[in-house]
Amino acid sequence: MSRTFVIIKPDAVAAGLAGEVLRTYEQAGLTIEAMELRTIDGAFSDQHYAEHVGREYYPTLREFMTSGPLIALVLSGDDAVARVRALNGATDPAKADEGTLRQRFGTTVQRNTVHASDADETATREIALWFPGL
Ligand code: 3AN
Repeated sequence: MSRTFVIIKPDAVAAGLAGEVLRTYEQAGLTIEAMELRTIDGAFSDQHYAEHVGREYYPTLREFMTSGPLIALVLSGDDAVARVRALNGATDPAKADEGTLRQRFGTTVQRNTVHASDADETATREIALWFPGL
C-alpha cells in the first residue's frame, strides 16, 4: 500500500470534470485519503513546482495553476504512484495513450487535466507540503 499526491488542475475543475476524474481513480481501486478544493498563490506554486522554477515555461504554468480553484488529493492503493501516472497518461495530451485522463480531457502540455507525483519520495514531499496534518 502506498500513497500519491494528485491535483485536478484548474482547467479540469472549471470544465466540470472533477467527478469524472475522481470516478476514474475510484474505479481503478484507489482510495481517497484527503481532498480539498483550494486556490493557491504564486509563492505556493513555486514550492510545489520547485524543480520547474526558472524554466522558460514556468511563468505561464504558475499563472495557470493560480488562476482558479484546483482540487488537491491524496490517493492510496497498491503501487499508487505508478498506477495513477498510468491512468493520467503522458504529460503531452497529444502523446497520451487512448483512454488516459490526459488523452480524454487534456488540451495542451500545460492544460493537461491532472498532476501526480512522479516517485514515492516526491509523493512524500508533496503530501507534506499540501496536507501537513496528514
Ligand atoms: P508531469 O506532470 O507529467 O509529471 P512534468 O513534471 O515534466 O510532467 O511537468 C510538470 C508540469 O510542468 C506539467 N504538468 C506541465 O504543466 C508543465 N510543463 C512541463 N514541461 C513543459 C513544457 N515543455 N512546456 C510547458 N509546460 C510544461
